[in-house]
Amino acid sequence: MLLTGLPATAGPVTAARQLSDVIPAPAEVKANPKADFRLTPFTQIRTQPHSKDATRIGHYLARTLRPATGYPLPVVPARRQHLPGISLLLGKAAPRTGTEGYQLDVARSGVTIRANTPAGLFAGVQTLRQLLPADIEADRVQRRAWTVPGGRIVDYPRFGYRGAMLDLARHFHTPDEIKAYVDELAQYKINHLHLHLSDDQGWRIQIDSWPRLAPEGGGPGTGVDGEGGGYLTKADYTDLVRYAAERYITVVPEIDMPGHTNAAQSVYAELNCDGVAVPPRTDIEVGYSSLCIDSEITYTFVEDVIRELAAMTPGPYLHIGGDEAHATTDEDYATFMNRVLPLVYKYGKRPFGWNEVAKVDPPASTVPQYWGTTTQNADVAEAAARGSKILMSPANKAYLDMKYDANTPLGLQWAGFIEVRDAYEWDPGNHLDGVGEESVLGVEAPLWSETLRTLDDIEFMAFPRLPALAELGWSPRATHDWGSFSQRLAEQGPRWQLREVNFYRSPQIAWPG
Ligand code: NGO
Repeated sequence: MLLTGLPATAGPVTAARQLSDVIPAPAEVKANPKADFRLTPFTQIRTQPHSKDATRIGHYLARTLRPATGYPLPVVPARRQHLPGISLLLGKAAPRTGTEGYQLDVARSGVTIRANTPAGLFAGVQTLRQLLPADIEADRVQRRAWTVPGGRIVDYPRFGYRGAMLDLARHFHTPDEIKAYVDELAQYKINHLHLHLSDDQGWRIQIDSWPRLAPEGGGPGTGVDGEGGGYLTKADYTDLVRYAAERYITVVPEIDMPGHTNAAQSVYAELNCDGVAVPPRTDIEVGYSSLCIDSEITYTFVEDVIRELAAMTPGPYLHIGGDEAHATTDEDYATFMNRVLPLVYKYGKRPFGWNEVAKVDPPASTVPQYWGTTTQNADVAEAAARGSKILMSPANKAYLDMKYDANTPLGLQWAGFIEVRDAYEWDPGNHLDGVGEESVLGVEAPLWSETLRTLDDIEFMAFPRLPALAELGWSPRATHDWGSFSQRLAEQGPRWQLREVNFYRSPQIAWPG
């Protein structure tokens, strides 16, 4: 692109953005090349008067754009008479934008984002951010033109639930690491963060009525290879929930049971049928542990945990795991779930479970999370037929902990290798027999931590596959196109570099430079 009128010292020139150069792909795009908008030192960010949410989102946008532009970008209430600027307005958006969508108009005189809700406004801000040149992600002033391509986007999600899961049990990840991940998730319009808070190797959330659970079950030496110690205090958790909520992300906590419970059973002897505490485990075997199904103390424990977790979780969902309970008989599994599912409802939450939960014919409002590797599962199909919504996380497509290929240093490979294209080329609304579009709650990308230690590790496995899954969750089926996606993805590379986000340079993508 020729940048006329700029000094010779202008920064690196990247290709001009097109209005459709966004991940996830917007639902409706109408470009108008004559209507490009240019950010200037005089641009104001004008927000819906008297709206705290709009003001907060305005400041978020200003904080995002100031470092690279060096412009002051004051955030002021929107008034009738004004200079060119970016307006963030609530109300009067096209009805089809719903509760999470937005409408973005780019004209020479300004950018206007309208949405019916703050969540929609925030989504529109993420789109605007991606429409600016990649240099906008720099943490120092870049001397260059800041052009937003002209036209109109009307955008809204295909599925209401777009999630990512972090496993804190196998290796604890600190609140700061989780927040850094949340910041990235928000940019791709992910709206749920599922935290896997307990497993055989660790218990990662403070529970007051069982006070030794977290300090001992999540203490030093817990985790895979004894290297993943740590836990969230209630204050940490509450702060994380707030941080995520400010980015329109709802936290979904998971306590895995009746299997994957060795950590709890190693701390409290009474959770074992023989009354003897099991030794802590740091290996990655699965399917050997089970709470004691016939003992009343088990249900006291489970109810205490659910009650405390529900009380600190404003979101509507609570995940009770239920996967790989190989040490529990089918009969015991049903007994357990039939007592525990009502407890989740008792404390005002809607249960999620890994797809095994579908075996017990749970109420239709329980959400089975499909993690299988085939396109058939009779129990899940029956649940869908009874009216359940299914969350789609097929392990051979959506598991971010699978290796990209045989050379990937991190990750597992039990569900196969997952290159970027594999993560992208499937249709959540038509993947599982008997589970059609209308039965799908959404898509979630789980990231299990057996092999992960650092934030760098998390990022390397998540990027660039997470944006592929985000697009499957948000964008209409009609926009699905690998050629287009892979080009748009390539352009994310320089942004990650500037934000110091680690990522896998997949040979399937023509990364610039
Ligand atoms: C499985 C298993 C987890 C592992 C993960 C590793 C589910 C739902 N249970 O997924 O315990 O960590 O695979 O990929």
